[in-house]
Amino acid sequence: MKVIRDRLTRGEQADLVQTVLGIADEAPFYTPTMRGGAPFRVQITSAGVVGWTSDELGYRYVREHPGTKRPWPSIPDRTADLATAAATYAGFLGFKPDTCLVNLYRDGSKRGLHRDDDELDKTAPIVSVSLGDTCKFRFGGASKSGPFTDWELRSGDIVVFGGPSRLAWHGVSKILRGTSGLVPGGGRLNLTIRKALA
Ligand code: MD6
Ligand code: FE
Repeated sequence: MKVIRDRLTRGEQADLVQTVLGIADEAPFYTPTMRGGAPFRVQITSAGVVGWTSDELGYRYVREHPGTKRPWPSIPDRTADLATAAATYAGFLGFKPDTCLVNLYRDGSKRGLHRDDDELDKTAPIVSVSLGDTCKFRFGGASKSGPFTDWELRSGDIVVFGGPSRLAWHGVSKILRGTSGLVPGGGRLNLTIRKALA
């Protein structure tokens, strides 16, 4: 995993928040559930050919927003280009994303330890952009029980997961409330830009 600090200026961050709000106009944020019905503590939406979701059928990529039943909006060109540039910087050439998952963390939201293994093409990296409040990001390895390193991810930071770290365990253990006023209504936005299809 590679952390690229301060990759976006404050102006670029504000533009990207507007881009996300545009995506959410077409594909509203919703609260996914675990297979057993327990709600996630983050709200999500997506852009792209497919979007990641979770419900009683489990984790998967779907072609339509579960609420509106409409196709996801396409990934804005500038967002895809940003991800391709970050991947290239981290040493992954030719990254062509087909989905962008957006996580919205309000007060007290977290994201439990998980591995992203629902993508068919695991040779492609995942590019993650942080906006708004700072979070504590826990990064591990092949074992869910650690060891871990804890990172503070701040607005404008970009993380690239690829190669040996592509399937590493990770999660968001805490949002540091009020550390940024960037997101309307408060909290943190995270974009993970991926290649889900083969
Ligand atoms: C987040 N990020 O930062 C959650 N997954 O809100 C992730 O779960 C993640 O940052 C795969 C690759 C990079 C990530
Ligand atoms: Fe993840």
